[in-house]
This record gives sequence, C-alpha cells and structure tokens, in this order.
Amino acid sequence: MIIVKAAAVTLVVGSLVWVEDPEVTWIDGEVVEVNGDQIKVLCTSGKTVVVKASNVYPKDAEVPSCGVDDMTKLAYLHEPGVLQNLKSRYDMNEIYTYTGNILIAVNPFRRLPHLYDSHMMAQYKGAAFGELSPHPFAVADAAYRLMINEGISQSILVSGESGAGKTESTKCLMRYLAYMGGRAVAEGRSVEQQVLESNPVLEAFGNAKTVRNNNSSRFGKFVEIQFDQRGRISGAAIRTYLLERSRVCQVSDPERNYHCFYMLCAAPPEDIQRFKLGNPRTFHYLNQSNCFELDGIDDAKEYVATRRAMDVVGISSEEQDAIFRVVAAILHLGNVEFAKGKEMDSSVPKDEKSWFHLRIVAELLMCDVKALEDSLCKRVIVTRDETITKWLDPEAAALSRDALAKIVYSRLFDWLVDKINSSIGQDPDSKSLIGVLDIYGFESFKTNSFEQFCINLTNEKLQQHFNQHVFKMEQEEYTKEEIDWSYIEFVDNQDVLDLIEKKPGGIIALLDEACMFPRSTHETFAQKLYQTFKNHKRFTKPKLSRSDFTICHYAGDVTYQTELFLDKNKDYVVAEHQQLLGASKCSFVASLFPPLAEESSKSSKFSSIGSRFKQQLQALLETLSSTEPHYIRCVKPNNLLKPAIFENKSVLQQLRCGGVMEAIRISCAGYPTRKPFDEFLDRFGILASEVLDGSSEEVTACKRLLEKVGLEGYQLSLRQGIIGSTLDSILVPITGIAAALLEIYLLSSKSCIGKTKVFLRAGQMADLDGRRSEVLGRSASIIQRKVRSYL
Ligand code: AOV
Ligand code: MG
Repeated sequence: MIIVKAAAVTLVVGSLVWVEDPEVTWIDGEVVEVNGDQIKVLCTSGKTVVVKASNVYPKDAEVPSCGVDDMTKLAYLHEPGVLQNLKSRYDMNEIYTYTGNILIAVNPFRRLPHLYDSHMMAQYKGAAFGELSPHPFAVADAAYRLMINEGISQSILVSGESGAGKTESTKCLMRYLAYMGGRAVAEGRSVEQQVLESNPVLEAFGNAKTVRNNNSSRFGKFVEIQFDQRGRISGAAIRTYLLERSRVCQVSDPERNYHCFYMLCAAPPEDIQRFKLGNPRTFHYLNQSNCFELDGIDDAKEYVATRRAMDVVGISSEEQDAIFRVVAAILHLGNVEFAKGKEMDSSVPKDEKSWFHLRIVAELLMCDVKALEDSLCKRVIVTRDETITKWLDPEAAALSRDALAKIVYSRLFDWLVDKINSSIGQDPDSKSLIGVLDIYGFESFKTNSFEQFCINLTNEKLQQHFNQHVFKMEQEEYTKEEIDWSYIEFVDNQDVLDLIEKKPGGIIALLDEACMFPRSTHETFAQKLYQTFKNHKRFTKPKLSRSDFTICHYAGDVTYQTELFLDKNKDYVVAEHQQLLGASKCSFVASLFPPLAEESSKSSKFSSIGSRFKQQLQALLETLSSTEPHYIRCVKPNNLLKPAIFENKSVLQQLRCGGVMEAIRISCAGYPTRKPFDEFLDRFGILASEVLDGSSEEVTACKRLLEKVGLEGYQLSLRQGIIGSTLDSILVPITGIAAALLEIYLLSSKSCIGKTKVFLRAGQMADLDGRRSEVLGRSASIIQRKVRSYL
C-alpha cells in the first residue's frame, strides 16, 4: 500500500478528500490512485482529476448529512468543511450556524415567520446558549442574561456585505430585547415601542434600493439600549454614521433615491396638493433612474406607516408636516435648471419651468425667492478691503443647487436622529446597556471612492476588535481546561490602521493637508501618498495609474480612485446657503441651520469628514471595548437575491472578509480540534486497542493512546503537571533564550490533555483519521485474504 503524507494528512486509496475546483471552489471525491505526491481523485461530479497531495483537504466522512449546528464540532476546521456545513444546513432552511460563540446567518431571501414569532421568543427566554438551534434570539438572550447576572454592558455586532441581512438581524435582536425588557402592561408609547418604531422612521429616510439590496441602509447605526436595575428598558440612544449624501441628487439605474421621496409622491391627495407634488417621473432627482416602484412595496401605505411610526417616536404632526415639506422642497429644487445669463460666465434659472420650481422651493422652505436665486447663482467673496460678488456659470450653479439639496437632506436626517433620541430619552441612572451595531460591511467595487475608504476603515477597526476578542475567547477556553496558552501567535492588522489613521503621516492626515492647501489636486495628493508610502507593506501604486492607490486590507486588496477624495472630505456649508436658510420664516427649517459660532463663520478653515469619522469610530470602539461583545456574521448566499441558491465562491469570499476564516485561523494557531475524552477514544481506540482494556480512567486511556500514536500528550495544566509547574515557578523569572526554548518545546507538542477534552494541533486529527482508515483498510484486506484462503 502506498501512503503519501502531505499537508499533514495521510492519504491512501479510498481516502475522502476535497479538491479545489474553479467553479464550486471545493468539490469532494475519493482518492483512486497515489503516485508519489500526485494523487488521482474521482470527484462526485464524475470528473477525475490528478492533483498534488498537498493541495487537497481531508473530508470528514462522519459529518451527518444535515450538518452540525456549531462549526467547532467539525473534525476538520478548513474552508471546504465549513462551506459544506453551511450549505447542507441552508438546503434545509437552517439558516443559522454557530462557530463557537459567533452566529453565522445566511440570508434565506424568503420569509420564515415561524422562526421569529412570539412562541419562539418564549422558547429562547432563559434557555442555555447552544441548547436550542442557533438563533439571533439566543445571542440576544445570552447578552441580556450576562448583563443582568454580571452587570456587564454588552454589545452585539452585526456585519456582512450589502444585502446579507444585517438590518433584518438587528431588528430581530431589538424585538427580542424589547420583549425581555418590556413592561407587562402596555403603556401606550412605551420606551421599548419607541425604540422599535425608530427603525421604520430611519429606514424611510436613510434606506434606498440599490443593486445589491432593495432596502439598503445608506448609513451605519449603533443603538444603545439602556436598562434599569430590574432589567427593564429605561432609555436608548441611537448613533448614526456617514449617511450617503450623494444619493440625494445622483441616482443610477436601476437604483432609487431614499424611500421617503417616493412615499411622499404617493401621499394622500391633500398632501400632494399642499406640497405641489406629482408623478415621481417628473422629478430630476428621481428620474435619472428608471426604477420608481419596488416589488411588493406600496409607497402609499409606507407613507401612512412612516407617519404612524413618527407619531410613536414622538414627532408631532406639525413637525411631520415640516419634514415632508422639506423633502418636497428638495424634489422641486432638483428641477431648477440653469442657463447662461447676461453677464460673462453668469447663470439664471433656465426657463419658466425652472422659475416655477424655484418659487415653490422658496415657498416650501419659507425663504426669499431672490435670496434663493442668488445663493444658487452667485458667490460673495469677502476680502480685507472689499466685497466682491462673483457669478457662477450654469454648471457651477447646478453644483451649488446639488450642494444645497445634500446639506438640507443630511441636516434633516441628523435632526430626525436627535429628535428620536431626545424623545425616547436617556436614562442617566442606567447601569448597563446592550448596544447593537448594524454597520456597512467591507466593500470592494470596480471603482472605489472616499465612501469605500471610510467603510473599509470601519471594517479594519472592527476586525481588529474581533480578532482580539476571538483570541481572548480562545485563551479563556484553554484556561477553563487548565491548559497553557502562552505560545499562541497572533498577527493583527495594526499596520493597515496605522497606514490610514496615524497622526501625523497617515492617509487621512495627508488628505486633510491636501484639502487645506488651495493648490492641491487629487494628483498631487496621490503623488504625496506614493512618496510617503513607497515602502509600506500594505500600500501599492497600481502600475498604469497616476492617481489610484491600493490598500492591502485584511479582506483583500482594494484600489481606490482619488478623483473625488478631496471634495468628499470637505464638509462645509456654503455661507450663502447658511444665511438663506438660517433666516427662514419656518422655525423648523431655521433650526436645521443654527447660527455658526463667530469664529468659524469667519475663518475659511474646512472641517474634515475623514477626521471626524475617524473620531466617531474611535468613540464607538471605546464604547465597544467597555462591553462584552457578541458577533453575528451575515452571509449573502447569492447575488440574485433569490431563495435556495447557495453560491460557494461568493460565500467563501464573505467568510474570509467577515473574519470567520480568520477566527478559524486564530483558533488553528492553538489546538483547534477538541474532542471530549469518550468521543476521542471511540474514534481512535482502534489505533491502539490495548489502551481500551477498561481498567484505566478515560483520561489515562487518552494519554496512553496519544503516546502509542506518537502524539505525546502533555498535561499542560496551569496548576499541575510537569510543564504547568515549570511555568508557574520558572516562567516568570526566565526570559530570553530559556523562554524561547520553552516555547519551541511547547510548540512541538502535537496534543494536549485538558480536564475534559483532548486538544489537537491543526492537521493532527486528519493524520489520525488517515491512520484509522489505513488500519481499517488493512483489517479489511486481512479479512479478504482469509476469505480467499478458505476457498
Ligand atoms: P443588510 O442590512 O445587510 O444590507 P437587509 O437586512 O436589509 O440587508 O436584508 C436584505 C433583504 O434580505 C431583506 O430586505 C429581506 O428581504 C431579506 N432578508 C434578510 N434577512 C432575512 C431573514 N432573516 N428572513 C427573511 N428575509 C431576510 V445593507 O443595509 O444593503 O449593507 O447596506
Ligand atoms: Mg441594512
């Protein structure tokens, strides 16, 4: 019999393996021939391939066909095993799976109401984690109980790419927390109800249909739910991050603008008349795309529902009218076009239609028409000696119009968030809270701009937090089993974070510098980056480009186009716009533009969106680090947004980006395979049957078995055992070479015996399985020979 040992696996004819496949990423098959380190595999697709033994993974034949509810129960923690497990569960509508404490949620793209009803919530209430099927309710319940019992604040971090199901999962968590922390008697507008109803309000103004998701959140959100001593919800705070502003005036087919615009166009006739609205197809801000309606969504009903939700969160009907008046004004503003005026390079509203819309905008925003026109078509430049009025050409006037629309909309959104916060109220006495984070996942498109840059920075930060946490959990598991863990290596992404946000000298700092220097262009900015980071491991200049740059993120390389970086990083309100709306006769509109402090109105110093975002992230991470985190990783099984299709390639990419593979890698750095003593003996007793004489304890039998197979297990107990005592008494004083030697010694141990489980290094399980099939094969051939000799 020819035996090949590659990738720490013993392969023989008949071994089940996973082979890389260009289409489905991994395909399973059986080894039919072994020839040096080349092996021939008959795949389940019927194809036969010859591959290098080091390129295959062993397949665990003992995984049940319905999969396992926790990946750590898999004998082999490798990519194909993880994928296969998720897929077989998804096929049976089991969309949730644990990887230890991490919940992986695969979007079903179909409603599964029974999964989320109140009967379900009742079941999860108080059930031990892992006792019932994996579920967001279980995560929320664990968080809630930890908060109550230990008094520690908790956070639940939901991530995944666009359309993966973050917002749905978040709502599910919030419903469960409201259920646990709600009051028995309905009090009309209870805090928990307000918390829940904040979702439809924010979705109406901050969500839109994109190519990837019909209800895509265009902002990040951290909801902090506060609880009183008795575990009842006593307040909440919502923090939002970086609303996508460009969408207000720029939509590409087949996407849509924010939902609220379409809802308003479908409002009851009296509102339509009041706001002088009509068919959404007549508005420039909406008709740049051909998509107006959404499947299964009735905008008229949504309008009524949004107003009702606004009632619940405490927005008065006068305020609601003002809000929608502003939304209507933005639509009309978009229809104002400009033509060349009499003066050189000047502009005027193009035609009667433009004038018509301009007058409506002034009416709705309750400001002066002339002042509005001037604020769009002119700029006043104040120097030390004189005041100069400069005309804008039609192109610049259109940009000025769009800038006004964007700033008004983003102020409106911020107002909504503030209002919801003040109306729900904060509980100053709250001792503990549960935060739920629903934030954009890693993005890498054909063209990536400043938004992707900020989004990916967010993900780098969260990834670091995640790694540190997973690492800590690993350590805790080892400590529980009284195994020493001091040798686990851990590589983190601090270098990427430094590249981006180090002060001074990081990319954001250089961008701010460029923004403050009047003569900078995106090209000079890019040159500066190339110079500064020419030797940085995580930074490259793409060969044929003069202004792009590539960052090697933890989830892959992303090339950014710098063209709009400077512009998008500058946050300023055009002084004319500020004056115009600050003077509005509508107190609501005026309140969106409070007077600037004397200082800042004079100075032309810009405020940097990148730097502010960096600070917001810093604050978020500080909050998170004072909590006990729980993770939900959402996965989008296909890009068609259809049920029952599971595309391996894209899922694998997401597992990598979401750090799930990384978490597995971290756990592989230690002893990733754990088997309780009895299971270990059941599976591998055959390799040294003499240890199963029944006379010794399981732990002793395991130890002897490991010795027999050459994987000497050390009892690396922290308190007892050889190494343990060495560690306790000697490790503290020893340093340098002695410590290094000890580490090498520890690293070379292939297994470990804990209090209840055998711990194996990556690959050892496969090795043992290989030997097992060898033994089984040998005994099979012995039997065969015996049979033959009888004949
Ligand atoms: P996202 O929040 O992760 O994307 P959503 O939570 O909005 O994604 O989910 C996208 C769509 O998938 C939803 O509108 C539902 O149709 C469907 N879906 C997701 N989860 C479930 C579920 N558990 N059960 C049934 N349907 C579901 V984005 O905000 O775009 O990054 O930006
Ligand atoms: Mg979302």
